Amino acid sequence: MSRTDETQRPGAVASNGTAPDEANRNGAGDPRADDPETADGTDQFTFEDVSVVMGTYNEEAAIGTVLADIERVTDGAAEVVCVDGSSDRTPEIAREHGARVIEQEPQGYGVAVRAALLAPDRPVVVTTDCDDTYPMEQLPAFLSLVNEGYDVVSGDRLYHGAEAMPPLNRVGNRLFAAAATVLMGRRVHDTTTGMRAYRREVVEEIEWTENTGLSAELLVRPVMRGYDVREQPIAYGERAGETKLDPLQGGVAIAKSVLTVTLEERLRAL
Ligand SMILES: Nc1nc2c(ncn2[C@@H]2O[C@H](COP(=O)(O)OP(=O)(O)OP(=O)(O)O)[C@@H](O)[C@H]2O)c(=O)[nH]1
Ligand SMILES: [Mg+2]
Repeated sequence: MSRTDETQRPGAVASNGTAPDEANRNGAGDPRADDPETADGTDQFTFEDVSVVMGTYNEEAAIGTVLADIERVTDGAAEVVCVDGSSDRTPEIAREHGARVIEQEPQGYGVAVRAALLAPDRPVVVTTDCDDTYPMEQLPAFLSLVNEGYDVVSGDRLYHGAEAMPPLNRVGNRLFAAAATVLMGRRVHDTTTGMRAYRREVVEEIEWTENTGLSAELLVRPVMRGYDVREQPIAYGERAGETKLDPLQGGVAIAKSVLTVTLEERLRAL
């Protein structure tokens, strides 16, 4: 789909108005043209069409709440996939909640999330962290935006201030967004958010290469390929349980990913 209406709100990325990358798109011009059937046979996705996916690594303090929230908000209709490397009770709790658990040795955020993204076959895939920081109450809004035709809906935590985010992370995240904005030539506000919705084609058509920097890559490549990407302001809560990311090492890895991926996409477009 190539939308020409510009972003409706601050904190949003909408279409750049240019032709999408046809070589990498199915059904450009009509978001439903080549889509798989929706579960209820209409042209609107419902939660029966949605998989919520996440990497989980020793998240027993949070996973019960996160999965109960998803169940409540989607009325139990969304499928949940956890790619898990835990040594605590996380996978048992996930299975108790009916989630599909894929076991994987811990190899970092991106290795887990890439496997989680590619595991389901439902037409809409939503990522989240399993740490109770992301508002599952926003799932209906994300799904509505996909139904409006957006290929990617990306949660913007910084729009509302992200008070619960450690100050160093907040500064870093603003810098990553500023760098990505300059390198892409398109304004983005939160490149490292963990909560996004994708039409499954986007996930499948792009080759994902980054690990710690996958969250940035998951925004940068779709934006630079002309997909319709929308940033949606979201609240951000305090983390339950221990962080799995070293802020300094992680920050360096993300900065490298932003640079590498924007450069690769520019070269690809030549
Ligand atoms: N399976 C698996 N999951 C991982 C791995 N590393 C991180 N995760 C999960 O990926 C998600 C993101 O990790 P977080 O520790 O929340 O990283 P962050 O969001 O950058 O940092 P926080 O400020 O602590 O939230 C969480 O659900 C983790 O459990 C890993 O090596 N394997
Ligand atoms: Mg997190």
